[in-house]
Amino acid sequence: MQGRAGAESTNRCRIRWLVASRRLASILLLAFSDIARSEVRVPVTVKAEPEAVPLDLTRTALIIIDMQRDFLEPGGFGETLGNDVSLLGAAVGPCKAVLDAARAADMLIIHTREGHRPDLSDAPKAKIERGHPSVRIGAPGPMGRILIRGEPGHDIIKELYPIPGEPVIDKPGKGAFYATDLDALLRNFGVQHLLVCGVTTEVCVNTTVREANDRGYRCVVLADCCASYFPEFHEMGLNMIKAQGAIFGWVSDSQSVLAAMAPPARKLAAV
Ligand code: C5J
Repeated sequence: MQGRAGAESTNRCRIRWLVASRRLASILLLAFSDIARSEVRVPVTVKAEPEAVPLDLTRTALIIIDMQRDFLEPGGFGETLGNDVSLLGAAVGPCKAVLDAARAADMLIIHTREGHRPDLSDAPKAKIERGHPSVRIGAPGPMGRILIRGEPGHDIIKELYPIPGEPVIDKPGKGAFYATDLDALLRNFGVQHLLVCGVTTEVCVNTTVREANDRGYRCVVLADCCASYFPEFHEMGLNMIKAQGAIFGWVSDSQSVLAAMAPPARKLAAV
């Protein structure tokens, strides 16, 4: 028979054992979650120019610039400026492949749209007064008022349409950081690297990459996911980014990024 003092001492022992085992369990849990996190954070290496670039995919966002009907389809802003909009179509397929992979990898995906308020209060006169008066920003066109938010032409093409949860940044300028909350959003998500796709290479893509570079983001521009109305400007736009040891960023392509994002092949176990 155990006396009262004996029973109390056994209880104390049990409580001490319980507390110690809980502490041990939480230490092990922390240790294992650190290991799991560090495994995910191992950077991948993306083939790029001027040299391969290491990317922590958990700190990387995909940004798709201005893949809007106004730039890619007949009757929109791009065509009113005298451009052959069919030249931008080449970027859609590669862009979709990277978008699908980013969605599968649960990467942060951001879409941008260039456009203005219906009253044009956010459009500088210097921007509006370009082009023929009948087809300027705000004028009616086959896809609604040209480059105006809410109009059919302002929307993103159906192939690359955002799904719920993917932020869309409406920007009044060429750069996606100007007069938007893009920087705050990226910082809140802990993003350090950007995979950049979109149109046009030498205008909104280039301006955004320069802005991002100044803010400390490492940008990798995917050449075949970008396009221009002027093939020579596309080439030069990319050259300007990667020149002088990646002065604004790196230039890669969809295949290289898809290869880097693919899960490592598992070795077959001997049977
Ligand atoms: C232009 C753009 N080209 N998204 N806009 O005016 O590049």
